[in-house]
Amino acid sequence: MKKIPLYLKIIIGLLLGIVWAIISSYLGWSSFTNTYIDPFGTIFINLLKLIAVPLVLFSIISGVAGIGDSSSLGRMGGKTLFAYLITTVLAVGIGLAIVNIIKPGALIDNETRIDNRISYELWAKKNKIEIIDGVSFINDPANKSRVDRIDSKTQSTDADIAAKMKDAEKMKNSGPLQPLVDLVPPNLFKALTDNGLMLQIIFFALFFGVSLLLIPAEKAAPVKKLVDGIMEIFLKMVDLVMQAAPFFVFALLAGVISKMAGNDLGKAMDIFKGLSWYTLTVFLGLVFMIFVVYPLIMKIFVKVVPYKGFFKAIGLAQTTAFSTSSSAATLPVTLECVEDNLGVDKKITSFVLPIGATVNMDGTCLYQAVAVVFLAQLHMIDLTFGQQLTIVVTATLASIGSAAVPSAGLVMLIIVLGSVGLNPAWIAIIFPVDRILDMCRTVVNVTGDATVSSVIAKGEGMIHYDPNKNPDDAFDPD
Ligand code: DAS
Repeated sequence: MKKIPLYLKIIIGLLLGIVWAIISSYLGWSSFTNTYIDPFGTIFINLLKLIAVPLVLFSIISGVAGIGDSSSLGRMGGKTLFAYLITTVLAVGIGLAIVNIIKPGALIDNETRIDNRISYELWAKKNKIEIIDGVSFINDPANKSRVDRIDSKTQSTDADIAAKMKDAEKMKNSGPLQPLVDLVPPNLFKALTDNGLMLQIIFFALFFGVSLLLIPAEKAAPVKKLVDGIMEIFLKMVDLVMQAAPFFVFALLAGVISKMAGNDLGKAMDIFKGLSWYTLTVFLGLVFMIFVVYPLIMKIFVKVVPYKGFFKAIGLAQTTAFSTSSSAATLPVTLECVEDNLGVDKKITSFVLPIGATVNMDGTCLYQAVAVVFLAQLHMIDLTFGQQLTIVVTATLASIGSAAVPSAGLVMLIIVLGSVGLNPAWIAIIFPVDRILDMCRTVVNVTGDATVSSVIAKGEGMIHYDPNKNPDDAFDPD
């Protein structure tokens, strides 16, 4: 019997996970799913992260050492960061365009929006925040009774949101050079063990790699050989883990959806109905990035990879990104897909992809642009053009600062909301649908990284695409 391709098995695992979650929430088996199935999803993410952290370290060191000299490293580094910045700003622009066209926050009834507006003005007054559009609902005598009713209602932010806001406050209160200071790890082992410090590991790996370039060749040779050998071992670990991916993905999806729906599928559906226009707007923006923007960039700048071939080559990385909602956990799979299936040279992938997984989050910044404008519309606030430009800058920075882990984009949304004088606690409004959108935006993040690494490789003459390559061979455990 013809072997079922791995990507198909994973998609079947995805679908079975969704079906299981719906049945289990319908029959009240959610606690069984969360107790006996969901843990295997966590094991899958942990296995991938177990590999991803040392893989980032050794792939950047071997990538930098392989580049040969520090001048081409500088050229490639500059091109990579410039390309990532372009796709990020493009994604924010697409997000702002689509949310201003569809106006999802204006599609609910006006009475609710006026109440929302009044509660916003009361919050802004309490926090001494100037209301940019100059309109005042709370000072309009016609709204007196509404203002009293709403004012009496406590604006409660739950502990979780308050904790997230505390993190953001800490980030906001630090100086403008804090991100630069945070880049340098005072302790390598802490950076290696702490979840979100991928940037610090990258900094160390670049520093180590450049130093390796600068020592005498006969001394560097054995280290380069050792690093390449260790890289191969970690990539073989990915092949082995990916053989069980269909089951792990089933467990992940079953767990995520049954946690969301609980035993009350109807409640989950109500939440989706209430936020459907918002979810649809984000989804349309992300789909546009994946199926129009990136293939267009590939067609213009890479040429050798056909439309279908692009998705066939990185499909496993996209399904892994969708299942795990983590670019960092997906990185080992992205590396193999881009290197083995797109034919991008290891010298490029081992350098460009780990950086991309951490700083290039096009899906995240598109989502942040849509979310902020949606929440403003929901509260009858018309953001000025200047404020929308502020969103371009802060969403770009927030996506660079987001760790490549689940829900990172939501936490950084607090920064973007605060940058235009909106209430950061509003992330609670979009929280219920965030995990599904996180899965989708992580696919965009990973697709963007694969696209940019192909463009850089083309520029360096280091992409050898083979249309007859079977994408599963990249994960052949033998
Ligand atoms: N889940 C993040 C990632 O790993 C993206 C996000 O949270 O926005 O890419």
